[in-house]
Amino acid sequence: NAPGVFAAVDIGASSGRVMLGRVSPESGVSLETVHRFPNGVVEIDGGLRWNFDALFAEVLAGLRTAATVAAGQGERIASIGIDTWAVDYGLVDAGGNLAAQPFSYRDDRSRAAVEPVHRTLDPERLYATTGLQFLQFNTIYQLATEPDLGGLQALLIPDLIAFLLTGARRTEATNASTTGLFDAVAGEWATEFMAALGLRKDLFPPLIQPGEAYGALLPAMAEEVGLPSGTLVVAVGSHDTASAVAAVPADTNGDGGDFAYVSSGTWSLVGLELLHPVLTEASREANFTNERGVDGTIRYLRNIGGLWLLSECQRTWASEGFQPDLTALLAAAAALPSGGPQINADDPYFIAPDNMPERIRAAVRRTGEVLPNDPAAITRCIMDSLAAGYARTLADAERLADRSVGVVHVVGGGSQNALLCQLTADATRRPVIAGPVEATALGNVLVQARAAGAVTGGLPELRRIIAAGASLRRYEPAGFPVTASQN
Ligand code: ADP
Ligand code: LRH
Repeated sequence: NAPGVFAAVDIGASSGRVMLGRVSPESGVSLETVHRFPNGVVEIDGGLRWNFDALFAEVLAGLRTAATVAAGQGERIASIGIDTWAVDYGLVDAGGNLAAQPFSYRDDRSRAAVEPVHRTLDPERLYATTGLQFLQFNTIYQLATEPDLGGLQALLIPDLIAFLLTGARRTEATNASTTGLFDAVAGEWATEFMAALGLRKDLFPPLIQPGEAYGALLPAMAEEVGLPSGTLVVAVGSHDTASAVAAVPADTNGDGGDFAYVSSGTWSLVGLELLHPVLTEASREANFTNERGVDGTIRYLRNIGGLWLLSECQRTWASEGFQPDLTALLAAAAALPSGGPQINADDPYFIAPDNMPERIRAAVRRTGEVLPNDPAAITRCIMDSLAAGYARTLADAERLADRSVGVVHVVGGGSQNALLCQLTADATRRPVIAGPVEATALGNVLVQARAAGAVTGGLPELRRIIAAGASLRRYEPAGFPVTASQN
């Protein structure tokens, strides 16, 4: 009675994939990508939104392919897990219909809602309970822009997908912790904040924890994707960063704070894993978040800007007829001398999608320096700025949480960026261990595997399984990326 294979649906801001994960406690997790599709914000009905209907169609297409691939190999899909980016939500009516395509956190509408929300709930009070980093697009501010929530329920994006697949309305806890309406200590909804803002306390459905099942596929969905109708959709760390952190291949005893991570993709999430939130005023001033991780851990981190800066530059350059290969672009950037101009990668000025090269050059001009209009120089500026931001954030995390770490793990798409990894090692003066690229999908699969009884243990044991199967690269500080070690 083999436990079977696990289907992971992982949708990031720049791309999505459906993967099959095969798990062995000894040799690790192997992932097979069965479907991949691009993602990005789109202008719909006068706002920046996600084309959710198209994404859901890709999810179904991916699950259909997964079913075919598994059946072809005589395997059974034991369950499906879903993760996506955080904070955004869809509104559904009593009949379960989506009222509109969900807004993206990049839409500017929430900025104007910050002040009115803070007039009702001041930032000190919000932080003391939620421990959430202030970002103008946190769900709490987005909700304040909604003209009429009557009769509607809010489902975070992974929960919305799970709802359409199973009919179950739940809110997965790691993602709930990014809303600004979640109590970081109690691990429950902060209903007093909902009441203060005039939001119904059942605006979001009840919480579900990673490892619990939303339910089985609805018969129509099962038929649509070619899977048995008993196939379970299991909650994972549905916040992609929670799944990624769960799969950091760190050698840890699970007591918290003994390694640092950078989840490097569209955004950079830089921090520590702790067992208790840090809700001090100093932590608020440094704008650190205490989001929930798998197994009730705290992701004590800061979201600083990420590779969005580069992908947006690439988009602008492509529209101007210049489409350099990413590897060549990074090599040209690496050949430039260090010590060039830097920007604050974290500046909200960079949130919106519009002529990024020029905005970066303008930000440099404001510091009194000059950045040439040259893709290699702009790329180098982004990498120097991100690495410096990672080092500053790590130092802050260590100070605020009173911890000291010896190693920095970089996971996600950015772990393939050798220039960024080396600059990070240099700036943090710590060895960097890069990989896995697909940490998020790996974390998604492992939480499902544990729920199915295919593996056992807490996060330290799960991380050992990841490390057993991962091919990692180590970068020493102030050197060259020469030690490619299979681990
Ligand atoms: P998200 O989950 O936010 O969509 P990913 O973790 O998939 O993001 O990371 C995407 C980023 O990874 C890209 O923007 C790109 O900069 C980087 N990346 C992807 N492939 C490579 C590569 N081969 N070399 C260097 N960087 C890469
Ligand atoms: C990364 C991420 C991050 C959030 C942002 C909105 O994909 O989930 O953790 O801060 O998107």
